[in-house]
Amino acid sequence: MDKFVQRLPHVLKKLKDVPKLGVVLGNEAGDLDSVTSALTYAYHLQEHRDYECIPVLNFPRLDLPLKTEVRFCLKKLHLNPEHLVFVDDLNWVELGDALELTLVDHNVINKPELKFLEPNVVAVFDHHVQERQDIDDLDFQLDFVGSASTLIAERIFQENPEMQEETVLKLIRWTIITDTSNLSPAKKKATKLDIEILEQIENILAESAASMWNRKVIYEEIIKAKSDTSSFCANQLLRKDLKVVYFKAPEITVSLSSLPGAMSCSKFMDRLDFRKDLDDFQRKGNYALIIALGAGDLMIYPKETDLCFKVREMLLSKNPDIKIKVDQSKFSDVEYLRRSNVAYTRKKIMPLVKEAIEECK
Ligand SMILES: [Mn+2]
Repeated sequence: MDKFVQRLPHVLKKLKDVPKLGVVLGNEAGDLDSVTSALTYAYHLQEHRDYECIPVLNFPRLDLPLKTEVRFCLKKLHLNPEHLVFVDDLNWVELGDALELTLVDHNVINKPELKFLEPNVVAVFDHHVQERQDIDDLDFQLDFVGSASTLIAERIFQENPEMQEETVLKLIRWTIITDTSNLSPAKKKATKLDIEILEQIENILAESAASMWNRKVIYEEIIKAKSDTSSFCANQLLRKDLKVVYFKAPEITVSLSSLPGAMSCSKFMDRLDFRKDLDDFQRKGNYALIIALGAGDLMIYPKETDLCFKVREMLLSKNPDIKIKVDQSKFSDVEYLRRSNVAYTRKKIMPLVKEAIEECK
């Protein structure tokens, strides 16, 4: 794996000349699951196909400092993140018919400027709600497992039962542990398949690896790295784990940020740079609505709009299980809500937001 990553900058330089190129693209949030899925599956493809295959991280190179847990894991494995390929490194138009695209940790191309690549999609591995309509001619794997990396590992083991590459196994193991909150029964994220794959990986590592961190230690280390945002400004906190939803006719862009670590929106709104950075963030992204999810709460900005009203109504009324209620806000133009069901992660809230905005148009 280290040689594969080291070689990427050279591959990037000669992309124009390759007759066929496999790209494995993660999602825009660029969390550990997306990066691991893209990296490990591209490595696997490269080993088993007769054309160039590369992972592409679906966020700008500039945002790399934001991905603290990704940097932590890569460093532990002696992989240089600077060697990776980012979405803004490629001239996508130039690739043309040579491109075979695999989407991991998402199932449709969200960015409007990359939509033209839809005909190049050949495979999907995802664990989010299905948004893709036509899947007939695709290698389409969608299952509500805790981690998309689980689906990648399942496929790798199917095609290569002898797989023993330590870096690949460790990355996937760490990601499954992270995404399932260390298989926490309370968080209800781990499925049978996540556990099976995790155990299969640990059986292989137990034989080959000199040492294997125990699950609890690695989980705590990664969470610590993920929440180490001490040097971040409010703008960076909104961008660290960001998903953007684009709507057409009329064109509306909505951002959905997950605040890192155990940061609540309430604490976030107390920051001195909150106000200025929120406005900067809105202006640069041209967002009609900004939603941030914190530990135990969420905020919607700006408040007095149809969009905000619809989203709020959807979250309050759609499903009593979600346990969200309106609370006093520190700012008159920010809607503030408490939420007490930790199982309602962004993955589950996102479809409700989309439904609300579709209704609004
Ligand atoms: Mn994921």
